[in-house]
Amino acid sequence: MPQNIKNFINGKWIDAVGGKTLKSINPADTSDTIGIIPRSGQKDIDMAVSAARNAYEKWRLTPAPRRGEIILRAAEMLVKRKQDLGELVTREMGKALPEGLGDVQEAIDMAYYMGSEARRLSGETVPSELPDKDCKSIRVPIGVFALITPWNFPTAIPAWKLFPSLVCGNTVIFKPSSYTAVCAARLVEIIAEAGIPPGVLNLVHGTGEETGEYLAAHPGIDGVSFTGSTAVGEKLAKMCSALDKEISCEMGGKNAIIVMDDAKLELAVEGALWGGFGTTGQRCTAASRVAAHEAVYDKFLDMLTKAASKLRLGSGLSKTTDVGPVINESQMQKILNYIEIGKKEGARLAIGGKAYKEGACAKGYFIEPTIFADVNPKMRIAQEEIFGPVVCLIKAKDLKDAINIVNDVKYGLSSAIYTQDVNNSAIAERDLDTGLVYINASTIGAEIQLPFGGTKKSGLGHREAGGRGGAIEMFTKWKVIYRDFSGTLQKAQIDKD
Ligand code: UN1
Repeated sequence: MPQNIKNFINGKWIDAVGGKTLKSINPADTSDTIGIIPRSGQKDIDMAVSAARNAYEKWRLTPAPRRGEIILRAAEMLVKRKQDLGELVTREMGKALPEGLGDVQEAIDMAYYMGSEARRLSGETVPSELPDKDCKSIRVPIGVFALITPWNFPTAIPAWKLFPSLVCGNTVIFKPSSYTAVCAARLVEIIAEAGIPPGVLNLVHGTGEETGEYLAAHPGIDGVSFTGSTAVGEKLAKMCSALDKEISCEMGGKNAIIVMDDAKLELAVEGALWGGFGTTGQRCTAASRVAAHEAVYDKFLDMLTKAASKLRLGSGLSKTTDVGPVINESQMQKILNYIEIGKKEGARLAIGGKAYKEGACAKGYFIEPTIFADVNPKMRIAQEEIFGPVVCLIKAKDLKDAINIVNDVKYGLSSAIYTQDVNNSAIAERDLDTGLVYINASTIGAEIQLPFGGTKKSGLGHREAGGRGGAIEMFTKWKVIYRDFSGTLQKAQIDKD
C-alpha cells in the first residue's frame, strides 16, 4: 500500500489545499508505488511561509546551544532508524543499499557536526583604536529560508541544508524533489519528534516548476539554498538577485580522474568504477571522465572494461546488486540520448550503451554501465553533464595535458589524480581548478566537516557543509558591534587638535 504523505506546516501534517497529488515510485520496479504526495500550489506555500515568518522571532532568540540540542537529538534518532531509512532511500531513489545507508550516515554526520557547531557560532573580539570602547563581530541568522533539494541524496543533501540553517536560527520551508518525497517526510518527522517548535521547519511537496519557483520568489523568503541542475540554479540566482534575496546553489559537474603512467592501475580502476558507476553515475561528483596517460591508456582501458563487465545490475535492495536503476523515465531517455550522441560524435563504445530489461530488471529504469573510449575532450559527451552510468576515457600526453583536459569544461566540482609521484600530486593539487581534489582516491565521497562545492558553473554563492567557508557562512550574516563606554563623544579616524 502506498503511504499517504502530507505537507508539514506550522507543526501539523496536512494535505495540499487543492487536493492534487503526485506519486513517488520505486525506479527499480515501477509497479511499486511508495507514496502519494501532495502537489502543493500557491496557497500551501503562502501558509508555510507565513508559519515560518511567525516562528522566526522566537527561534532567532532561542539560544543557539538549545537549537543545537534538538538537532543532536535528531542525530540520535537517525542512528536508531538508519537501517529503515537507508532501505527507504534505496527503494525510493534506487541506489544500492550500502549507499542508501551511506546517504543516511551522511545525514547523521551532519546532524552531529551542526548540532555541536551551535556552541561555536563564534565571531571576533578585537581591540578598538579608542579608549573605553570595545568591538566585536557576531553571526546572526538571515531569516526565512527556502531549501530546495534534489533526489540523488534523499536524506544527506536535505541534512546539509536543514541542520545548519536551523542551528543558525533561521526558519525554513523545505521543498524536496517529488521523486524522493517519502524520504524527506521521514526526515522531517524525525526532526519534529526531536522537538523542533511549530513553524520553524515546514515541508511543502510538489514539482520544481509549480512549487519550487513560486516558493523561491515569495516575498516572505529571505534566502534560497538550492542543489540541482546548473540551468535551474542559474535561473533561480538571476531571479533572487533581482529580488534581493540571498542565494546559494550547488549545481552540476563534469568531474574527471587523471591516471598517470606511474599510477597503481588496480587502484585507479577501482576508483574509476566507484566514481563512475557508484550511485549509477547520479552524483554531482561522479567521475564521468577519465584522462589516462598514453603510456598506460590501453592497459587501463582493458582493465576498466573487464571490471565494468562484472558489475551486476538490479534492485538496490538485493545483496548481489552493484548498480541500481536511474531515477525516472526522462533521465533514462536523456542518458540514452547522450549515448547516441557519443556514437555519432565518433567515440568508441567499449562496453554497455543500452537500456537493460532482463529478468528482475524488466520493470525498472536500468542502463548498462557504459564506457566510451577514444573520446575527444571537446565532444559533447566529454563536456556536458550526463548524470548516469557513462564514463568517457580520454588519452592524455602528459600531466600538463591531463590537467588541461580536466579543467577545460564549464564545471569545476571535483577531480582526482592517481599517481605515486609526489611531484605530480603537488602540481595537480595546485593546478586542478575544482572545489574538491582527491589524490589516489576517486572524485566522490566528500566528508561533511569540510566545505563542499565547486568553481565555475558548479556552484554559486557559499559552499555547503562544514569547516571554514562552509554552510554557516550561507545561513548567517555578520553584524559588527561597537560599544563606547567612555561617556564622551569619541571620533574614530579624526585627528585630535
Ligand atoms: C552529490 O553528488 O550530489 O562527495 C553529493 C560525495 C557525497 C555527496 C555528493 N558525499 O560524493
